[in-house]
Amino acid sequence: MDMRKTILKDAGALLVVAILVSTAIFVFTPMARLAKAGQIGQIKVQEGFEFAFPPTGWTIVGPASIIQTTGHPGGECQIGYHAAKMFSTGNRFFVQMGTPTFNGKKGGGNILTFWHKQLSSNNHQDQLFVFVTNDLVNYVQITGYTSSMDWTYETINLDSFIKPTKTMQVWFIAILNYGNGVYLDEVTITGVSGY
Ligand SMILES: [Ca+2]
Repeated sequence: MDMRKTILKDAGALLVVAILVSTAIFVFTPMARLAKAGQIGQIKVQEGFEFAFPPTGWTIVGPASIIQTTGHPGGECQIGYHAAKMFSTGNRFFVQMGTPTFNGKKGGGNILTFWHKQLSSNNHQDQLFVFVTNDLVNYVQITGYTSSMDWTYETINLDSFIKPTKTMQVWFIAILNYGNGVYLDEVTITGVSGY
């Protein structure tokens, strides 16, 4: 093969590589830029209660009745080995867990997911109510669970309940009545695309 053919062959190979690279850049750059800009899939809150307790950034009201459980998934926790549990002790019937504040205007819409369970005990039933705030002053109830239930996964679009702001927070409020407690695990608030 003479020098000219070799150069032409190399040039052809380079051209193919250049086309492939530019196609990859064209396809992936917009996605990468959006992700970098926090426009899609941004995890704003994620807490599995696996480590320090109370978790960093969370606010708990009624600490004597809120503990970190240890056990296998499906029992004392759902994901990993630990969960949070709100339960009756003495005359304390009302306890609260607030997520870290998060920016609801950045990273797309706000989807809350969590696992929870609240089994009754001798007809005593603990209850869970979930609230969201966009000003840390006024709270809107998202949902409530008043009957006995084993581990259940919830997905809730917070934006259906309140206008997103830069300072938002979700509160889990348990009304305790000597049931088997209200368990909470793997709480996430994630941004979604198309916002
Ligand atoms: Ca966990």
